[in-house]
Amino acid sequence: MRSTFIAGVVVVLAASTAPAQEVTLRAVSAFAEGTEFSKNFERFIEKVNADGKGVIKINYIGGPRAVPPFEVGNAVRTRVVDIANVTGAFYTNLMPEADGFKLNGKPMSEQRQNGTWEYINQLHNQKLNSYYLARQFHNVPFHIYLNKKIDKIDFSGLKIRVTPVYRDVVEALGGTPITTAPGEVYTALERGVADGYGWPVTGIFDLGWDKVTKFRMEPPFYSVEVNVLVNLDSWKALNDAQRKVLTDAALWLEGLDSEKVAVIKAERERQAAAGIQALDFGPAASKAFLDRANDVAWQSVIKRAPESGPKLRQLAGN
Ligand code: 173
Repeated sequence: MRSTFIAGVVVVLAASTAPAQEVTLRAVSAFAEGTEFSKNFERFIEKVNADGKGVIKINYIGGPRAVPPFEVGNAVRTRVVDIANVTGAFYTNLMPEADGFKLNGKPMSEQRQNGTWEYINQLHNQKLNSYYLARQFHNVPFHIYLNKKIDKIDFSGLKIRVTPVYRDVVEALGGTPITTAPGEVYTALERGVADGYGWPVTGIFDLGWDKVTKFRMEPPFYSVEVNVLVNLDSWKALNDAQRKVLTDAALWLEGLDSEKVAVIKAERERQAAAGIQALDFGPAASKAFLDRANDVAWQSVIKRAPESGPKLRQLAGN
């Protein structure tokens, strides 16, 4: 009894006199280091390490060489890493409704005010044992890139590299989807295993895909979402000052989306200069495609997530 009491006093004294410990979080990205969808996360890490000196530090392990893209969600869930930069499309096995995040292109300032962030955070708490710290690239759309010319928006006879982002729309338009991680796209195109691929409007030069790409189909569709997730136990173990460094940097990171308007314009010009031709079938065909893309994606999300799917659709307002 007596010895327990003394031990307790010693612990209390140690806690109150020791200087606050700097905490170190281990981070990975589902995208290759230095490429378009890792870059802003890497800037975020630099900011946290500068602003959080002596309080919190992020140790960046790296990209897909550290953890394969489709396993990053599970790595955060199980605390193999503390923090990750990853798209919902890469963890639909754990959270089917994550495929619905691409259907909400509202700015994060609005999503944080209208309850969307809070709802999506709850989903992450429950299904991914993680905290939804930030979402990036709401204003960056996707495209289908092709190596065979089509004369209408119909993918019959075409094999198209997908992730869950594009799977439903590719199938709805008659194409054959082939799922690969980004790291396998170049080889699939070079060998003719795929006749095309889904990817955002930005980033195709990072891995040299311009050399194996002939056409970019219009119109752009959906919204890229790449999230910064923190393991929930790691998050709960932080003190207020540490959380504030992360939260302030997360809001700053979301604000970097404003840079994307100019980046997208430059990227389209760079693609044209590299000989990548836009295939544009006019306003009516484009509208029909966008309506179809929206419908098939929501149907698929709602079928796999009958409770959260409709709620996400209501929040997205489309
Ligand atoms: O095509 C992909 O690998 C993909 O789903 C994605 C999602 C967000 C950003 C970049 C790519």
